[in-house]
Amino acid sequence: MTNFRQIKMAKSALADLLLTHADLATMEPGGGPYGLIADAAIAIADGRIAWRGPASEVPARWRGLPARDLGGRLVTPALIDCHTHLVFGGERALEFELRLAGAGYEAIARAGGGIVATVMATRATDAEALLADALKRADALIGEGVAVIEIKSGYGLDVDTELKMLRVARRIGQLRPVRVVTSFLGAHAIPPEYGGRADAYLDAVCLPAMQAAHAAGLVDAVDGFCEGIAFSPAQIDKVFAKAKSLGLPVKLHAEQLSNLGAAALAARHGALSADHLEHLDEAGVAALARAGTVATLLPGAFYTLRETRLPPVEALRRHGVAMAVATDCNPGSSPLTSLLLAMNMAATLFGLTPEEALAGTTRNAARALGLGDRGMIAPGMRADLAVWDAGHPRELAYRIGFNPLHQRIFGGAT
Ligand code: DI6
Ligand code: FE
Repeated sequence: MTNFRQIKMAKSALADLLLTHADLATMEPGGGPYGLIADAAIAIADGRIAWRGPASEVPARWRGLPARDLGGRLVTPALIDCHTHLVFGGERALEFELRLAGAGYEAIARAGGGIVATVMATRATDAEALLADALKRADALIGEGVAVIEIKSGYGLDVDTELKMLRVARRIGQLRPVRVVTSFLGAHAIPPEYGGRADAYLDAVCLPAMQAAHAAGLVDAVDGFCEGIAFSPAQIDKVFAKAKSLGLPVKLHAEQLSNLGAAALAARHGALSADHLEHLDEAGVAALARAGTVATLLPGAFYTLRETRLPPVEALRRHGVAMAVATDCNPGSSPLTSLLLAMNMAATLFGLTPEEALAGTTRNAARALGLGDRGMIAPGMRADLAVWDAGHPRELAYRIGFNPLHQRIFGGAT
């Protein structure tokens, strides 16, 4: 134990630390609104939270640590963006213009634009250029206090490009102080060379690519797009069966443009999350509740596509389904690199309370990624923290286009 601790300390040059003079939004369930603790302190040891509570009650054991006065600022768990496609080639501003002129998202996709346009650009861009572009987007998120970013493949749709995307995603986690969680999304769209032959694509490309990416250590979870313009429930079943055989957790783009019973399908497979959900019905909500699957809401896509159908937030609440909020950062339906703005949109467009929006990018986002040691300020959790120039956590979802981050702490490193 001592040796392990020494090695870890040497590697990341972590110093144990006592943060003082702060207001905490711990986001612990059952701790009252936001799990607030006023005039608090946090003891950090070995990159983890050793203790947190009122400053007047710091145990003797932690009182001698080097102290850092936070000047009365607000501290929350660092934010977690649990659904992004932030590695991709090119951009789709022309498609944006076409949509504003009246073209529909599905019509553009069926005409060879949409996801497939980004597939062509991603295949044609080398890994270094993909990385340089993606780092800018990752840096924008990190600059808002984000400490975990989920990144999907799915713009390759051939074995080599799917692996290239996932390697780039992993590189981001090596080059920046951020934890990257990858999702294999080979079942995102049908590439043009397999036009009309979705099953052949799955058998010849998608499933072998999943196997190869998994063998290379590049996959943390498996995702799919269950939709009329993508894959049927039966096809997603096949993708998830393969994921299960590899021991990988699953999640699903479900009920975004229509209701195919995708959320219930995800729940049947014990999915970590079902994402989008504008067309989710009561039976789907009940299925998510039974399975403990997180409902991930993506207001950036709703906004960009000027959708009018709202996700059933009231039913999700009534059934006790945990709600996460993410950017869905991608070049088509959600060119959004601000998780704070996603929180604002979740409140203004979907009716989440500011507290639900913050739970959606902390505690529930961690759950959507299967990370048991993040998203709350509690003993044993990783010391991933965000320090804000704000007086109350409700301010985080309130402003539009303003970043109140003062400092981010990543695994105890400041
Ligand atoms: N739903 C989405 O919102 C993204 N993927 C998906 O399945 C959009 C991808 C894109 O338009 O490029
Ligand atoms: Fe998405």
